[in-house]
Amino acid sequence: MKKCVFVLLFVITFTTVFAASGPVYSAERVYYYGDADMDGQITGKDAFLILRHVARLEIMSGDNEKISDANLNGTVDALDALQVLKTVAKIVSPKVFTQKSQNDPANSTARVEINGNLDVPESGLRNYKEFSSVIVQTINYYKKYISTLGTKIDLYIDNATQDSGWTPVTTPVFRKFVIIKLGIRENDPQVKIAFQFAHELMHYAFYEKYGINKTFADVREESICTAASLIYIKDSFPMEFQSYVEYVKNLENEGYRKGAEVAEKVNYDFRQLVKMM
Ligand SMILES: [Ca+2]
Ligand SMILES: [Ca+2]
Ligand SMILES: [Zn+2]
Repeated sequence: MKKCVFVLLFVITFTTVFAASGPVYSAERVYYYGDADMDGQITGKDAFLILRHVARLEIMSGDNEKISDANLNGTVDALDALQVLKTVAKIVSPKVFTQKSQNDPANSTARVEINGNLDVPESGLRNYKEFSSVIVQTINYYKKYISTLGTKIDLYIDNATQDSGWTPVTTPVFRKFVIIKLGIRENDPQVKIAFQFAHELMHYAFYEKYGINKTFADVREESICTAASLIYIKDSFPMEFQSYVEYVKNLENEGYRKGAEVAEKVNYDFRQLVKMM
């Protein structure tokens, strides 16, 4: 009985942490626009702070000021406080804000953003919370090995399952930014989101390394991207690893199939894989 209570307490604590902090995911670096005090949660207090800033009672600066532009129109005014209140009321979805790291010389203005419409109750993705949390966890994992990831080219992450061509896919748009479109359905498990996104994120890493005008992904790139997915699954979803290896080995596409070999060749060491890029 005691054990039961303990487990329940743990579950409650765990879920509360997730629910309350919303987009924690990347710890220090990813926030949502509107989170004026940058505590990881969008609350009425943020609207209050924005209004105090507008009234010049308490001026914000730096990232706090930037993040306070909740409607992203370039200025902080009362409409941003309204936008925050709408977010609190779940009428609108906040946009992801990536904080620039102070000690990263390679830093630029590149932004990583997830399509906020996916978080709309009726028309969005029912498992959006899992979707966005897997995405940010995957990005954080990659950043351990590719420290400059997400600093050169803006990345827009979306999901589409109908009438939108092949998914998952990574596409450069206007030679300016990259869009990753996943094909996740509402009942898909986290590991599937992770497998798809990890592969596409590696393509994005190729774009950042070789430039947005690089040639189309060849067999070698595909094999490295697939290997990246497998290594990530091995580290983050070890229980599912074997079934994904089997899955990959039986795929028709040569590049995907070779991914299993490549992952094995680098001893499932992501650092070694990055050197192959
Ligand atoms: Ca806040
Ligand atoms: Ca604004
Ligand atoms: Zn691919």
